[in-house]
Amino acid sequence: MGFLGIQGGGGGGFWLPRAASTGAAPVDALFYFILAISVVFFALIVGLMIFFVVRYRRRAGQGPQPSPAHNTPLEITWSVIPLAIVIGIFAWGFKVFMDLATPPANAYEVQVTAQKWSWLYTYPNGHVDDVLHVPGDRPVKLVMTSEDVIHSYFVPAFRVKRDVVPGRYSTLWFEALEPGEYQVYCTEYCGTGHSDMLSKVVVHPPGGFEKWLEDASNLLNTLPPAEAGERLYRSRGCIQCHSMDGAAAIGPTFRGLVGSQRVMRSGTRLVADENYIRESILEPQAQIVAGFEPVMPTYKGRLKDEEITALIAFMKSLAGEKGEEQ
Ligand code: HEC
Ligand SMILES: [Cu+2]
Repeated sequence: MGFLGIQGGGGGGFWLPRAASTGAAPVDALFYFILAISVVFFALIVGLMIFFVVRYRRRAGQGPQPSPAHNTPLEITWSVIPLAIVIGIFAWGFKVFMDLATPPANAYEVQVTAQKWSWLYTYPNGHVDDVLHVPGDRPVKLVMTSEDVIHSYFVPAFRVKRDVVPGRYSTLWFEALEPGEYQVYCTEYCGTGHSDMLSKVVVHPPGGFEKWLEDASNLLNTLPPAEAGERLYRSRGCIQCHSMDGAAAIGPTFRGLVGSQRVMRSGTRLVADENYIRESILEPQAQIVAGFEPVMPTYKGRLKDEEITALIAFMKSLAGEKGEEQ
């Protein structure tokens, strides 16, 4: 640990985590500058206050004294110096903000979709994943939107954070300094699963990203449907709300679902066949299962037919008694 836990060289310390992007060092420098100014002025003001309290305390036999006249040079000094400092902080902060807000033209673009409670990344070739894989040798730009409520995308090690709002796009960019894995958080409270709304950025060494993307994109064509379905269950966020083990979570479990009797909130009874499952995925609000809230996001336009088929194959592979309702 350096002075007051401040670490140079981006190693991470008491105040800030490791600085792992090109934009992190300028943010940290500004933060530490403001911190230092605050410490200096805190010490100066509180120190003088204590000194005056002691020096000019009331003593026996002393009455009130007349107040001294203005001291114009002193008053100008204590106005102009802080003014110069805050203008300096503004100019510096504005420069850092503009750099953070302006993605370089050669940035690699990934679409980000936030939904309760996962982050989904769509690559230029159409592959969707729940982990952000990026090339390590160029800047990356994220174009983000939300399916439901306001979320906020935060990668502490890169010092980037941006709200992700339904019905509009927000962007964010970074360039990692070295390959590795970095934690992603949601920092806008978005309901029950908010604290589980985690993801990762995997920064690949040169050449590694292209290979990863090719392998990942082919996975669905090479795996048996039930296994491909399980991948989708994990990578498309179903796992946040549906369990494999028979326990009800935010949504009903997938174990034993296919072919079972379902009771809807409206009182309708039906059998969960393939068409019912398909409708539940594409139009979740059409029929609400009794005992659950209508919080499932729609996957219309986001899952291809063969992906839905794979998901159904996966659900069928989870045969067994339902442990919950009915
Ligand atoms: C935010 C939580 C959430 C996510 C994410 C989610 N669901 Fe759901 N799902 C629910 C809830 C809650 C219900 C029950 C209420 C209803 O019928 O809408 C449900 C119902 C269902 C049903 C009907 C289940 C039954 O017991 O009759 C199916 C099938 C289903 N979801 C599939 C999926 C699939 C596949 C995914 C991922 C591609 C997914 N869900 C993602 C919350 C979620
Ligand atoms: Cu969120």
